[in-house]
Amino acid sequence: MLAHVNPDGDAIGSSVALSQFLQKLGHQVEVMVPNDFPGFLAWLPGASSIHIYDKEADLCDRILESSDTLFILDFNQFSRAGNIKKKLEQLQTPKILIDHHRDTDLSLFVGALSETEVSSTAELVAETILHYGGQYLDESIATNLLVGIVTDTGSFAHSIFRADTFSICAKLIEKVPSYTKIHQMVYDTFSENRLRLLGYAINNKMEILDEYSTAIISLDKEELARFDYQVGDTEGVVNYPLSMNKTRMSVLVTERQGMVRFSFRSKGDFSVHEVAQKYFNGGGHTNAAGGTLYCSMEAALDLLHRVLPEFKELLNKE
Ligand SMILES: [Mn+2]
Repeated sequence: MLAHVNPDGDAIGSSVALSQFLQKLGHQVEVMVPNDFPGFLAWLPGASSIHIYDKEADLCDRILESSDTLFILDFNQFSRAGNIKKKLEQLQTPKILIDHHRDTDLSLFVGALSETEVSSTAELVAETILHYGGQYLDESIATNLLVGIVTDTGSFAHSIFRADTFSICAKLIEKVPSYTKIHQMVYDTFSENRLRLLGYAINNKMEILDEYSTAIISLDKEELARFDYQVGDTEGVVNYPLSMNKTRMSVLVTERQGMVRFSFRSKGDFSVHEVAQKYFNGGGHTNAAGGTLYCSMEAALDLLHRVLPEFKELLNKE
């Protein structure tokens, strides 16, 4: 069971839930991610048994080589497998995809559950479990799936394309003692530094480009260090500029070791997937996408400003 680099709530929740379900059916399953996941997911039942490639590469290689089936969850391009990318390309092991991102190359997989009109990979896993083995659904599996769906929809604010998302969640919520508690465990966990970084990002670093209905927030290494950046601390920052009526697209640009990461969000039918795919070595969904460039922060911001005119008309379309 393999999820993407910089794993989020959906990656972790869907992988752990599916692994627990398959274990109940008698299979031996290991969950692996390329690098560590944010602390606000550490409490999830089963999260402690996830293998992190960064920390135990030899063990992870042995697991990958000895597995007879590989499930790929919440990503569809091997480039999203981080430091496991090469290994993944070499492995002849049959791969099964469960994912909700766009532009899937189905030839890479022996089987695929690839749907883009769902909120999350967790929703797909939940639907599958409810259909084939609802009797195995327990508190732990339901909790992991709910966290996947809640985080990928921004607490049911976006990425909801069908009423089934709610009927599936209703069945999951029946299995947990308190949905409110789950929400708190995910969202009310900021450190003081993280909240102050958010304030700084919006107050000092948000650039508004009215002619493109776009907002850009950039945070370089020095700034992140000043707020004692921990993995996950910039999670959600990109959503805030969209809360302005006039914003159609929001971009968060953060500097990491040797690279610059882009996080794109949009409202309506403006596709940030197209922008990310065409210029930023990434992609994702219509309203949420990511990308990575191996360059300086300055060059990254320069490119971003240079590509905006191409999308001006679409960005300003009512
Ligand atoms: Mn997802």
